[in-house]
Amino acid sequence: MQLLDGIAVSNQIKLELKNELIEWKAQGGKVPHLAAILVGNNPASEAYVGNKVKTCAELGFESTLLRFDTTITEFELLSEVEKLNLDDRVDGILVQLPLPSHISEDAVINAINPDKDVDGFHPISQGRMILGQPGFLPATPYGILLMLDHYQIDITGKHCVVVGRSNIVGKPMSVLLSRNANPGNATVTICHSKTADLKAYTLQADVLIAAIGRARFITEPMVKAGAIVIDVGINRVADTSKKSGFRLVGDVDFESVASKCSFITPVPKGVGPMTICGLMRNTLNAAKLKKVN
Ligand code: BQF
Repeated sequence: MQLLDGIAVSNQIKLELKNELIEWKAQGGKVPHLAAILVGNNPASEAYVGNKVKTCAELGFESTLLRFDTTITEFELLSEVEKLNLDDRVDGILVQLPLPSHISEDAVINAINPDKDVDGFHPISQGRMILGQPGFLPATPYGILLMLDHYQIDITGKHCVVVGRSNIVGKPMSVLLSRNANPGNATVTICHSKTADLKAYTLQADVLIAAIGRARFITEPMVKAGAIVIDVGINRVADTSKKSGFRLVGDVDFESVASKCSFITPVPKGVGPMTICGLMRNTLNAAKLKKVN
């Protein structure tokens, strides 16, 4: 069993991004600027946005964090997005999800200028992805592709089983794994909460992508010997031995599954750091592709 090390791979990609930025600036290019919107103070969301702002600083990108109280209306939030759309100093816009239930996530995502959609969640970005046109890929599936590519894991002709069908992970992941590209050319099965006899599918997986959002849901009897297991889950479980009072576990029961795999991503330090890399790659691309007047 080999660990797919999200820290090592993300460090290498961040170095590549730094060097690319030096070159871009030498050509007279402008420093990329990411604007992030955070509504409320959910501790997990705070941590995720913090990771993004910190990584921008590490890479020499500019970032702006706009914080709003949970009482902000959908109309007000849409007007904040519109301000960022019109702000020439801003290359990339992200709205940290989830949003409070009185705000439509779809409405907010749809309001982002697709040229600045560095999360790749806008219907235009997802449409381009499905059609194989250039555009921003959703950060987590993109990060997973970067990870497979780094380890030279060839998924051509392999059976990838994606468990989970969210718009931000499962759905785009299934498209990217099956497209005629590299990495790609896999045969893909999508499973979800209503799948009957889930184990019958996961046992057929050469590559198992777990994006369910339930702690340690995938257990040893559900995994084929020698499988490649990609764990997208980031679940907080109580742990009194930690000063935070919790620790992170994946959607895969790592302890029982790991020894059975050829490759597996740990949680933390697996897919999570790769998600940040996907976002940073998109942000540099957004700056480079910006139309100059
Ligand atoms: C790590 C996310 C669910 C819902 C909304 C590194 C991150 C997490 C873990 C991170 C995530 C998860 C993000 C680790 C961003 C990934 O070392 O294991 C980084 O910051 N993520 C998000 O922005 O929104 C989410 C998960």
